[in-house]
Amino acid sequence: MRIGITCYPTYGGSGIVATELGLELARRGHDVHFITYANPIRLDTSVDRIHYHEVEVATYPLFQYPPYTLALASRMAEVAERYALDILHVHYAIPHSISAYLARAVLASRGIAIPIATTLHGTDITLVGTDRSYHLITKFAIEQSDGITAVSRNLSDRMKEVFGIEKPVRVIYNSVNLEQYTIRPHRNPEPLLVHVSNFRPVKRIHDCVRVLAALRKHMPARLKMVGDGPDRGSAERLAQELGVAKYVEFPGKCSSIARTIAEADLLLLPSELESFGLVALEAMASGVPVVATNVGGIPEVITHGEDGFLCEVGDVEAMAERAREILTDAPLRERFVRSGRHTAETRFSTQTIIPQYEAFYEELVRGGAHR
Ligand code: GMT
Repeated sequence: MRIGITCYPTYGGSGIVATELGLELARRGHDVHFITYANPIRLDTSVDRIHYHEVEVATYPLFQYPPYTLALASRMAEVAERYALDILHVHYAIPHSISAYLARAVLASRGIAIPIATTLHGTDITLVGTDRSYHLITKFAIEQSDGITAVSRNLSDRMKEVFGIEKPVRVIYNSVNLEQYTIRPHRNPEPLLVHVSNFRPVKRIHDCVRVLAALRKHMPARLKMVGDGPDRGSAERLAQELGVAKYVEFPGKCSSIARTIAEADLLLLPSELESFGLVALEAMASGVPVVATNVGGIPEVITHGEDGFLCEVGDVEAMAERAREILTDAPLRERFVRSGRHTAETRFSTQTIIPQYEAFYEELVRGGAHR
């Protein structure tokens, strides 16, 4: 097939999922056309069958806000026509689904029919989509998509609640390429906790610092906070206030997540909300036990007490205690390492998940699914 993919090219789960999906589809013989405003961070454009089309957003003194949604729609239509795409698949509803809707209308006016698929990732529904300024248009865009997927059952349910949409939603979980994630045989002499995110308020990164401070009352440990975003400065200040600054490292964004995660003895994910928690899956694939919050789609990924521990949002004492258990109880830790990897292999490998997208595309192209 010839597949157009649009996503945010920046540091974030939805862009990573879209990029890995495109790369895997290309390996499986499909032609994949990325239509984005910059090269997605994990995209290797030298791979066969991967094509990249940049969206240029022209500015003009009249525009206080350059109309990215329109530039994207125009580029989608142009690429779809030129390369005879079979389907346009957008990741993150806002504003990508609206651009796809416009592109489909433009193409229809030129006698070309193309289905559009939207994958919902999380905050497009739970945070941005609930904001009054985007609510109606997001609902409309989702209703107009020919096919909708969500990255967890929880997100699919939330979408129906938030928008009152009764259209079927296909749950297709995020996946992990197991060849890129391996279990490191040795542990660090001083345990290393790792957190990876975009440091937005929803990630509750201050809780990571608090967990480290609570844990250090019982045992030595260090924390690596990988990523960047609005809460970085205040988290650094909190580490100073709690007297743990010299044990917390903020290395910024990192290009090799697989290597960074593999170095960890434990991954912390204390989010307020998480539709899936891709980094938790990457940690499980690397045999790194996870302490996360029991929210959103996380319990669909991590089974509490088998692959890791789930705690209530904000309960840093419980998270620190669970971290201590994992770091001090070798048989428990070993069980989590094996079970996490096994879960990644059996439920979330690219071999399991990518064919589900292929089947979904086939249905849409044949005019089935929800049209
Ligand atoms: O985390 C965000 O704010 C945005 C979004 C993204 O683009 O990274 O993350 C969402 O999509 C990921 C990939 O499907 C999921 O693993 C994350 O759980 C989800 N984030 C939230 O629901 C907060």
